[in-house]
Amino acid sequence: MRIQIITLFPEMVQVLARFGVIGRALENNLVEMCVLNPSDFSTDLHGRVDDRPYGGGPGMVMKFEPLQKAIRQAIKGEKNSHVVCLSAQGKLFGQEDVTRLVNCPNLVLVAGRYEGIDERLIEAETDEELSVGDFVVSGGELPAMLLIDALVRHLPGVLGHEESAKQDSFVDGLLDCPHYTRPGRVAGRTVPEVLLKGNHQAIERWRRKQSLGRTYLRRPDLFARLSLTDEQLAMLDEYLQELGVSRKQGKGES
Ligand code: 9D3
Repeated sequence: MRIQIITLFPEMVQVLARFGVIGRALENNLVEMCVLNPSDFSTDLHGRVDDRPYGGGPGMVMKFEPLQKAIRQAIKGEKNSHVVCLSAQGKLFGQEDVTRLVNCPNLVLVAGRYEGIDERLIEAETDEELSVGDFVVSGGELPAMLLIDALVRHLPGVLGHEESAKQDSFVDGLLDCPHYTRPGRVAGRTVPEVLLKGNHQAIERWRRKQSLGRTYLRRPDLFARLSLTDEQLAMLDEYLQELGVSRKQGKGES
């Protein structure tokens, strides 16, 4: 898989790409990353990549031409390209997008800066717009890296067997269970007894119960999309009973 990022701040993405899962995937040639700077494609005398908005108002808008040239360069000679614009106005990025985009051999990510990008560039040269959440960040670079991190986890050979992406939260629509490590007692708090006893079936059940209970209490939106077995419903009631809450009046179904 080849991922190309179009950004006015190439160093920003190059620094993040050195670490963790992305860094390892690049070292092992499981993914290829290229950065293109629209400034290098500007043709006007002053090398401008932005200009004042038609209609007035604050801030600057990224110009059509440098971005078009950068995108054209990124897709030149590649037959299965997909161009994504990171934008607060995009569709909300989710795990479904990860499994869809990971199959794209040449993914081009356009990261905007300033007030935004000339709308005609988005219409004419990109396939879709994606947002990473309902909050404002200063540009598309961090959203692009977030998307890349989520994608790279799903490339074959990137994660070891024991940390397979299949086990990730959200893949099965549930939040993860809590985790504990030594010492056995810290800040007056102990570790749930079941985890100390070595009964692996009991541990597995406890973890699934915690996942269900946390999803119910913290993410009613995710919970609503699950179709639970009777066994899971029984585990959830057990979880809530242990907390002293009941399901019918529970936070999750308000
Ligand atoms: C405060 C600026 N806003 C004017 C009312 C509009 C605005 C312009 C530029 C908001 C954000 C940005 C830059 N953001 C992104 O490029 C971006 C983003 C985001 O802000 N939130 C969630 N996902 C994304 S993906 C790209």
